[in-house]
Amino acid sequence: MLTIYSDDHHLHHGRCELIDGQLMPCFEMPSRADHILQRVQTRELGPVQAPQDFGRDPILRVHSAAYLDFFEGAWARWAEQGLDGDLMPYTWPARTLRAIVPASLHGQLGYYSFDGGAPITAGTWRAAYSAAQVALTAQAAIQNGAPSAFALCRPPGHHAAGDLMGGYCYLNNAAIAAQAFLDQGGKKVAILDVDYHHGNGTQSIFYERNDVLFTSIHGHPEAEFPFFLGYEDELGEGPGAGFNFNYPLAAGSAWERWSAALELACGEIEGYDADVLVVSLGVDTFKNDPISQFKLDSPDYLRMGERIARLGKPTLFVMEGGYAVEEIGINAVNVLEGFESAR
Ligand code: Q9C
Ligand code: ZN
Repeated sequence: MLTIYSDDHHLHHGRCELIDGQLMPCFEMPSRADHILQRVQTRELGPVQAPQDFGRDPILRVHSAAYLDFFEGAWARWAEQGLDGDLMPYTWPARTLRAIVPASLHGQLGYYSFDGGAPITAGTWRAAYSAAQVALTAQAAIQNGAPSAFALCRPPGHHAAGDLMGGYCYLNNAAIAAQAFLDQGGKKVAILDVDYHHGNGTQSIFYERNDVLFTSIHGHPEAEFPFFLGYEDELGEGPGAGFNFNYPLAAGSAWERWSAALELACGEIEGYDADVLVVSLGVDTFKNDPISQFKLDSPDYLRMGERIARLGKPTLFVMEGGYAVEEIGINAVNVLEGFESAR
């Protein structure tokens, strides 16, 4: 399987995040992608190529121009004030406040984010822009006939909505790639989000559309981030009604329960008859993940890849979460190897 990867991800390295009342070093760190790349190479998964640059236009199909302009320019405005700590929001237009765009940098940062988990550093825009190009380059490979491809994206994307960053995510790589398939003649795209966290950004982007089927298996939002989306009764709206399926699972879920949900998601995907499948590939479902509560073991990821292969679709894997850094390469590449073995 072809892997698309860019070293530019190193340009993004947030300093800290708030966990249990403490500022901790960011779990979403550059070594994550380095370990995955290493495993791709030692397992000889296939060629590794650098991304092409498709520019801003395909990103603008998913994200608003105002959001992109804000994100691209935010660091310069921060640095102009003589500041060099990570730029992080501390107030949001929650209920009773107005959803307006204030002039202030921090006001705008609150407007364009939904949590404090997406710090902007000097290189964040460039890293996120590159990650989107990684996804688009892998998408182009499939568009040109490859049966599958792996977009080794970092930072991840599935929490990012049309004009919101959050949950370590800035640009929604999977959604940008899905939209590119449609813009290049595709009629139907299915998305399977296997990250431990609900893909709230992806769901929201396609919620009122029937040309993208969104399915997601994740920690129950009653108990788990992002808390405010990802429930079973979210089935899509308007033309999108019946094209959104969430499978929230309890903490402690292991392969037996997880794979039963995967069967249900695959059933929906089979019924949808998509041209292409995009997998939001998070491996924070792993038993040793430091911020997650599922109990998948490394061999389970082989089974996951095998089941996905049996859908028989051209398949784009887009890297999302996974924070057990030592094992992240093994687990992510196991999905891809399982997929290859079952084709
Ligand atoms: N600060 C992805 O896996 N956790 N994002 C917050 C308290 C946020 C995970 C914990 C988790 C975001 C792509
Ligand atoms: Zn996650």
